[in-house]
Amino acid sequence: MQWSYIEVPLRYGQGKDGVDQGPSKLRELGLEALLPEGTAKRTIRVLPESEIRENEEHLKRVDGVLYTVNELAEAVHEEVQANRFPLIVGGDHSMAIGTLAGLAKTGPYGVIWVDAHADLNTGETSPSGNIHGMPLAAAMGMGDVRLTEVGGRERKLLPEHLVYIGLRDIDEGEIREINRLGIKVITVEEVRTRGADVIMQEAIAYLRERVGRFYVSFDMDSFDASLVAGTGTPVDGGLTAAEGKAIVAEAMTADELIAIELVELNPSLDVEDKTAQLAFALCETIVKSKENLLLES
Ligand code: 6HN
Ligand code: MN
Ligand code: MN
Ligand code: MN
Repeated sequence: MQWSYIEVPLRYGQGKDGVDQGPSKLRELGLEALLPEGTAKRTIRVLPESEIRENEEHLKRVDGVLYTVNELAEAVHEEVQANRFPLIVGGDHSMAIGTLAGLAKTGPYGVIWVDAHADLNTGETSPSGNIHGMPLAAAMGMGDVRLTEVGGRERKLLPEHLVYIGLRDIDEGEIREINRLGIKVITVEEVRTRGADVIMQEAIAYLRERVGRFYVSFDMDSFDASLVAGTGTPVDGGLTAAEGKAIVAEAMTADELIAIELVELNPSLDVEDKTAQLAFALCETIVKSKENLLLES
């Protein structure tokens, strides 16, 4: 399988400077050398600050987000269609609106969303107005039409095709929706007591039964706050480094995995590049796991 590496230097989905520099920081640490030979590389365009005029209170910098997620949707669609495996690095989590829409164009799929947050707000329920807290709502057809219609009118994802891992900072409106829609949630506690490999096998089996193919979206704030100074919304009580690596390693062993995404590394907030190094180590795990798989098969 050929790889595709997609950089998304987007920051307009939230309010802190620096998250746009996630991809360049990973390059600085040597990511390019890590990528298998023949990897197709793309960088998704982002509007310059000077063009960000609109600042709606409930959907902040929506024009800036829309521009990039539309471009990303197209890129993801093209890469998967060409039978390549995309590793997508951000950038804030609003970019996933593009990933989810691009994948939907290639057929039904499931999602494993590894995050402290549910990212299931709409403009109405969001406490912040930041679009990085809204990608899953948008993909499931909830919220502002400008977000739900990225990549077409149809719903991009069904609630029964979603598994959350690591949630621990959920807004009221999100809790209501998770319960109403019956979305599967795996807590940090469950990862710790039952093992990352076991819960991943379960999550993959759950999606295999319901849909088949799936992608993983990994938010750096799924890690414990003590490990990730370099992310915009750190939360206590999160995953250990070993647990995070085991989650992605386990995902990589599944034939049904079609893409993987790593978001919310903010090098400006980081301390001694620790979060960046953790993100780099995850990329290493991702690439090495698939290499091994290729050697085995
Ligand atoms: N992320 N639930 C909060 C909000 O503002 O909607 C935090 C969202 C964080 C989003 O980490 O990708
Ligand atoms: Mn997130
Ligand atoms: Mn998060
Ligand atoms: Mn189904």
